[in-house]
Amino acid sequence: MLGAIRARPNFVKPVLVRLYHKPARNTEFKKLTASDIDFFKRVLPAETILATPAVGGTSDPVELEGFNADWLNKYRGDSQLVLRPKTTTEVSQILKYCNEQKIAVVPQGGNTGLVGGSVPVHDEVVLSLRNMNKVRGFDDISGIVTCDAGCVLEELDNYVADKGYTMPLDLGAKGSCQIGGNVATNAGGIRFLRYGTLHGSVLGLEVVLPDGTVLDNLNTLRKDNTGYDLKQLFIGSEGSLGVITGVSITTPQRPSAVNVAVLGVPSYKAVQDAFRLARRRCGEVLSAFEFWDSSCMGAVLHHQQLKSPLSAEFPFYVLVETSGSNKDHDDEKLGALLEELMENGTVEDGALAQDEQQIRRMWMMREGIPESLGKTGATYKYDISIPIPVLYDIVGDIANKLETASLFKSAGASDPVKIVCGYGHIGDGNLHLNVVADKFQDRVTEVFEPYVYEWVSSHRGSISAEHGVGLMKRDYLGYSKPKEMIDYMRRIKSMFDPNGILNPYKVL
Ligand code: FAD
Ligand code: 2HG
Ligand code: ZN
Repeated sequence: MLGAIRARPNFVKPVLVRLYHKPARNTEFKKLTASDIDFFKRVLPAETILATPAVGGTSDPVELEGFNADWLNKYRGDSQLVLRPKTTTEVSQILKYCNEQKIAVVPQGGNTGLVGGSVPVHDEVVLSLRNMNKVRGFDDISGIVTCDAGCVLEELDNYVADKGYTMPLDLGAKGSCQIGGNVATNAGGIRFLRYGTLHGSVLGLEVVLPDGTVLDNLNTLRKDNTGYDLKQLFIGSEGSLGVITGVSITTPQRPSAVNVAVLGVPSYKAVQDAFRLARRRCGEVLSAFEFWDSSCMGAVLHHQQLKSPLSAEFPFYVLVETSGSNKDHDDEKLGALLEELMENGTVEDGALAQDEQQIRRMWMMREGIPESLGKTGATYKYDISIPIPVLYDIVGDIANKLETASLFKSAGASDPVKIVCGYGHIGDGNLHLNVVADKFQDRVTEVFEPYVYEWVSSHRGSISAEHGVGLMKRDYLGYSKPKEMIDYMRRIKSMFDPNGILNPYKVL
């Protein structure tokens, strides 16, 4: 629901002591020369190339900064060449050449990824999809939109909104992230509860393979059982198998009645009780059920110039949204739910949005959390999925460990760790554990890595519920996937990308 987010939050840059474990550059990859730049100049319009003097170009290295650093300002590469093709044919020519020359490439969408997947590690060429941003077609009967991969999610949503439809996914980064990036990460977000995974709503993809082959599977068919469904492999492949250039996706009817309420809740158990009752009472119109704790609320109220709609502070907050086609019906259902929750003591206070502006503010309270924490300091992020009853336990556990190590709540303002908090998509069993410190540093990291991953593994959970693996978690994949499966992933990678040029050092 938030509008365009800033490319990167405008907070004081944390001092990065040890950014992350940077794998050594693969010496098999060619270093760019002026003749490579000449080739790209022959196949691409001049204004789509950014090349620094280091590789024979004339662009100011400052212009490449935004492509080299991620949203968190945690991962940083050193690319000297950014290519922004406008057509699938151009993407194909670029990849074919890079594959032949063994030049490493990192596909980049809106660069809002949170696991270091979208930026180069060393000097990989950045292949930005931002110039591929046209809607290719819309079927008004089925609600299927077909578009270039570089279309920004919010712009696509506005496009389909005019026709009475809505995109089946929504996330705080929607003003910047691209549909191709969403597909490449299999993004979840706040509508997952209602519309499910992109593995279901994406109907077709156009993908360029590392050798330049264009896989044209841009179907708009809901049903197609003609053998292996190859497109599924690219959904969530994080730019490691091919570059997505086109997407067709089914869009649901835009709900004409939307209600949003924010609730103050006394315990994590009460959050779960409220969710169970919300599903029972509002099942078919329930479209989001999000939660956050008091530490998140403190940060968001401080940084987003928002006032809590509730009368007091609470240990937990819940945002519940209903979306349907009959306002009276939904009002009645949500009203009855809220009454029951208040009467039985599950919820201690609640506020129901009265207009569009209040709806936006309530969503801002939830969606503004990542940016607000980023403004507070260097944010460590863990995006985990485990059974709901024990989901929040990890937050207290990590806070205790940091306290025991005298890093948190020991010496007051000089503690390196400022905030330990949890929030997320409770309905999907997905918690975002965030730890905010004055800077990224080993003595803090060591307290929770690999502890968090071991903890998740012991509950048979996922170490990456929705953000992907990227560079951040590639060494920890074994905590969520058996060795045999990782071996098959490697085989698939080498089948599509035998030279390993596409998004190297990531995922595997
Ligand atoms: P990028 O960040 O540019 O790239 C992400 C990965 O996809 C990289 O590995 C990149 O190489 C690859 N890639 C990008 N485009 C292509 C392409 N066309 N072809 C092949 N590979 C490609 N994520 C969620 O799942 N749920 C959320 O609720 C959510 N909320 C967020 C809120 C904020 C404020 C922020 C900053 C991020 C949030 N994210 C969330 C993470 C991020 O926005 C998503 O992962 C998003 O889908 C990334 O899209 P992007 O276009 O920015 O991709
Ligand atoms: C969200 O749900 C995003 O707000 C971001 O997935 C979570 O920053 C995070 O940890
Ligand atoms: Zn999320």
